[in-house]
Amino acid sequence: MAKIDLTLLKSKFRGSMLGVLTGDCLGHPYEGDELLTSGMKIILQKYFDKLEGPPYKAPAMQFTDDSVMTRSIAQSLIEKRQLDLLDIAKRFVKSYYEEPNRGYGPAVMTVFEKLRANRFSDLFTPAKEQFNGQGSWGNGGAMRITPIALFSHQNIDLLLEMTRKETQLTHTNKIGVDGAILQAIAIRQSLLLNPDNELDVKQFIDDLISQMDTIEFDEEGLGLVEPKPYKIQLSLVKTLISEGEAANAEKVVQKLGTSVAALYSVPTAIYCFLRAQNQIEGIITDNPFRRTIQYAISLGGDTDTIGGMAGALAGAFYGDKIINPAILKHLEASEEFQLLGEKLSDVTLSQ
Ligand code: AR6
Ligand code: MG
Repeated sequence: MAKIDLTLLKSKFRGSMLGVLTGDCLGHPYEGDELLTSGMKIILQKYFDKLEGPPYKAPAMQFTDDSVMTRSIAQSLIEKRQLDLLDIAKRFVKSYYEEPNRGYGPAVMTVFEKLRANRFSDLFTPAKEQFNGQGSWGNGGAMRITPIALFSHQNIDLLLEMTRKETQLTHTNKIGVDGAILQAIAIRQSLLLNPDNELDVKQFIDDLISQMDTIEFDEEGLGLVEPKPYKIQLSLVKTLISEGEAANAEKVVQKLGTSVAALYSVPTAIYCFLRAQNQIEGIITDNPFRRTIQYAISLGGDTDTIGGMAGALAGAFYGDKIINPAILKHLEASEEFQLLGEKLSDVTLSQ
């Protein structure tokens, strides 16, 4: 892998943090929609054009739980300079009680309530008790993992360990944890590649597949029909990519999904980022960061989280220079997220 210079690497940290925020804020109004109709896609195109156009006054686009939790993890890593699960759990709970209406997953709130009730004396039992002991397989672990992936990118074992531990504060189902791991590995890969060179999309997927092959060990006992579900989804990503334009949105949604389940949203986000390396019909822009997020939103479903995860990958690959500043001006907290990326890069690179 070609060496990434320091200035570029720092820009990638900021870009990835801003990618989460941008996808989250812009995707939020579309959350839960079906695959967008062609009319809705035109409206979406015009909306993005307007955001990028001359400045206009409008209320800032609000972020949701994805960005709230991402911010908590980033703040904790910056302040503690290591993974401090107690500190992260306290930040999750505090921000939840300050603003409970940020669109949290329906079940994860129970974890926050139990953590507060046990006064953080037991950090893991509340998550383990979710869904009668199965734990959550929602994408809530993956959606917030960006700061951890950035912080631990120099050491893959550390990345895996930190991701597992932090995710298990709320998500203990292996599918939920492995989804966070896949997203973290994909962010790391994006971060380490030089955006001046064309992205080798097939290689990118093959690298993910070989990593997940070792991570998705024995799934016995989970009642899964398919023992390596992420590996299978990634193979579908590869097939769809090889089909190019022939893989229309209906097919992509049918094969990969756009739900709150990690298994049916993390590979989708990766696909969006990779597909957006090339032009996509109906998305008129030369900017691949915008294309990634606009395409993710056009697929419908859990648009803020898939948009945020895809944005994190695009931002980690291109760096923050790719992001149109006019768009950032319309987002709540974009300066804060840029600064968090900056500080996180300082802490990480001074280790
Ligand atoms: N069994 C049955 N249903 C489940 C299970 C399970 N083991 N695990 C998850 N679900 P949750 P999240 C379903 O609440 O992952 C927000 O919009 C169940 O319907 O743990 O933090 C975020 O922004 C459950 O309520 O939340 C994300 O986009 C749902 O999956 C998204 O929600 C989500 O799991 C997920 O957030
Ligand atoms: Mg969400």
